[in-house]
Amino acid sequence: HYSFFDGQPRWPVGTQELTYAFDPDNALDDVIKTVFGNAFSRWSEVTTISFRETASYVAADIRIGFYGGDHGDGEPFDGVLGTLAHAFSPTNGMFHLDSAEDWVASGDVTKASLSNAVDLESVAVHEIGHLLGLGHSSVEDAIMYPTITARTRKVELNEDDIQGIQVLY
Ligand code: TQI
Ligand code: ZN
Ligand code: ZN
Repeated sequence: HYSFFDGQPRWPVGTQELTYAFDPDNALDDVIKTVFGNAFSRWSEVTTISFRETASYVAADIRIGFYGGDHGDGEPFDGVLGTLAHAFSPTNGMFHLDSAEDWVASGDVTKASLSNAVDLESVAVHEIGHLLGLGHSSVEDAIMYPTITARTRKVELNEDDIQGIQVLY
């Protein structure tokens, strides 16, 4: 079953659009940006919120970046596997990914040659759930279930994810 953060924080009532931006220091290619766009679409399809990329990193509601090790927020990344990414509850908007992972942004992660390949869209859909206010779910097929194995792709929202997010939005 789905859960929320303590106090059920959410983006303000009436929020129709949230903007997102990529850390300009990361210089991400369009393939990677498209993956994030697709991940946001999964949630906009089942809520009244839409997502729009903006060039202004400082002004964006959701700020996305790839960082290695200690990156200044007290939650250092740990190298290959372990923690892959973290995102904070509304309305913080920080969405960080561990640059040490072998991220797969295109092609089939289940066929990836690297045994520790991680599917970027799968992780992005999960972290966006956190950014919107969902905690973890006990339903194994849910996007918000707290375990994913390497070389797995899971990007389709489960009925449980949809029910949870529709309580909030
Ligand atoms: N990152 C954890 C996660 O997103 C960080 C975390 C732990 C967390 N507890 C939290 C974030 C509570 C918000 C609220 O769950 S992770 C998965 C999953 C991770 C894990 O790198 O371990 C995914 C990132 F669920 F599959 F295990 C993405 Cl999809
Ligand atoms: Zn961080
Ligand atoms: Zn999580």
